Amino acid sequence: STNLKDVLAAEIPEQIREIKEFRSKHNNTVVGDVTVDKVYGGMRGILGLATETSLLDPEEGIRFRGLSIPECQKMLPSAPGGAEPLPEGLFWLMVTGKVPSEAQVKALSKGQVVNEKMFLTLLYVYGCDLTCWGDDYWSNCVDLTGFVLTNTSIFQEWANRADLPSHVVTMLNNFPANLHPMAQFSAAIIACNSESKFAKAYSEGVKKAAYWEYTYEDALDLIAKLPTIAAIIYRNLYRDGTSVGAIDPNKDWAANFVSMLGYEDPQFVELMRLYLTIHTDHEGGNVSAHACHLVASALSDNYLSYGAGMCGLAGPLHGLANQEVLVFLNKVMNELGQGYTLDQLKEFVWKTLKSGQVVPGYGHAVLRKTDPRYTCQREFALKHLPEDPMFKLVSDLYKVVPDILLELGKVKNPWPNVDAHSGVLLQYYNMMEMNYYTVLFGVSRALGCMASTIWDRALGLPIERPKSITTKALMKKVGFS
Ligand code: NMX
Ligand code: MLT
Repeated sequence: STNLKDVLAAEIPEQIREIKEFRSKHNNTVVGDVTVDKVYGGMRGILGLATETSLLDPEEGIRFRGLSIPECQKMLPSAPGGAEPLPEGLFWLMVTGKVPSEAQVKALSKGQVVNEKMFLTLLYVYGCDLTCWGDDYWSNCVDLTGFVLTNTSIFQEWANRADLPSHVVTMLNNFPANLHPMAQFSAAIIACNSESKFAKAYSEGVKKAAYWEYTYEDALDLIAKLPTIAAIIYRNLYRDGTSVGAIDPNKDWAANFVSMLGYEDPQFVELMRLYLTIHTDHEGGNVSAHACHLVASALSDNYLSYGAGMCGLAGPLHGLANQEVLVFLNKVMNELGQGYTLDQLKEFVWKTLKSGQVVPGYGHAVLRKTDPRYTCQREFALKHLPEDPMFKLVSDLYKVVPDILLELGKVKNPWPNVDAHSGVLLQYYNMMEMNYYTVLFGVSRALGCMASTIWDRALGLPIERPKSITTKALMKKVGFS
């Protein structure tokens, strides 16, 4: 089937059965320990969450449902004429655990008929000739029948769910220009709560076994709406409030997003396909995914929970680091100019550290090697912008920063993470507004968080409530006096 919901529905009973059997045998098996250090250390290293969509290996980096980034680049469908994977494909993979076909990915971004009877009636009423449309029958139906395109009871996928309620558009248009794009983004997502199908169904007393179905609908709606929200913020802040235009159902999710932002370069579209793919998910413990999961565990709907996740992504130690990296790179360029030497770079990095600041884009709570998301962006740069002076600076920092962080002695991972690279690629394609970069990260992260939230509901996971303790009680517990 090309209908993601049908494919997912078929997967759920088997997954529930497997976990039930596993837990019946191993519920009391110990899988880790908790030390005093971990209690004070941001729960680092405590195994406390089951997240199905991806797994982070400290040495190797992220695998989405078992596939590394290079494997995803090879195996996931790309756009016609393109080389980078389509984010829709990764979403399908994260939801189902299976690599999608091109038809499945196309159906996800473009839409497909989910109410055939109603559709055929409309075609009859509008006098369309069904016999002349050839093999790509349903796609042609989508192209030709403008009226039904907007009818969400017939077409249910991303291109058809992108409209925002008018109160959200009004709210976005009224935000002052000094409100950070991430604050605008989070607020707008939360305000879409008025559209939640889960919240409505819950208030009407829907059974627990059906929660996932409404959460699925909200997840797809939210993913579809995010580029519209993000593009309105961008246009309001940096393009005099010009219109984002209409969604083109013939374009994929990333291509539509890029044109809503006001860009046309096909290479930038390719970059965004890669960008929106690699930022999707980083297992369950990172701040944005964990915040989303935590809030969703109270049965808050997808808009409330993802909005919470985005408030976390907005922090400088998490997603905002990509903005901070660009600020840092610009400071280097302004102070040293393009003719810097490596010694001058080292001195600049030391100066940053001695002033009490972190080197943005370096270090990680789990990774202990260069982030493969950094590496694949570097490969993109080597292919498309090898002579760019900002890319050269990023490469030169890669030569000097790790040794300095090692010398500092306390940093557990001296290698670059995803944020060390993304900004220079965006700048190369003339997206200069660094305050905005984390919004792009936020559009992408929804794919992982929404895939996980659907599974949280399908598996009936309970409200999350770890135990905390006072220092006095902890001291007593371990016999410290
Ligand atoms: N520059 C300077 N100091 C650092 C750095 C860095 N890049 N990374 C870690 N440290 C320090 C850290 O502040 C801590 O110092 P103190 O004990 O004085 O508080 C010490 O090294 C030990 O920290 P770690 O255990 O290595 O790192 P932790 O797991 O606590 O934090 C990060 C991970 C990512 C928050 C940290 O490496 C960092 O602040 N990096 C810079 C910001 C950044 O790039 N964030 C993006 C992460 C990726 N993302 O997209 O979310
Ligand atoms: C992420 O992508 O969420 C970051 O690398 C942070 C993390 O994994 O903790």
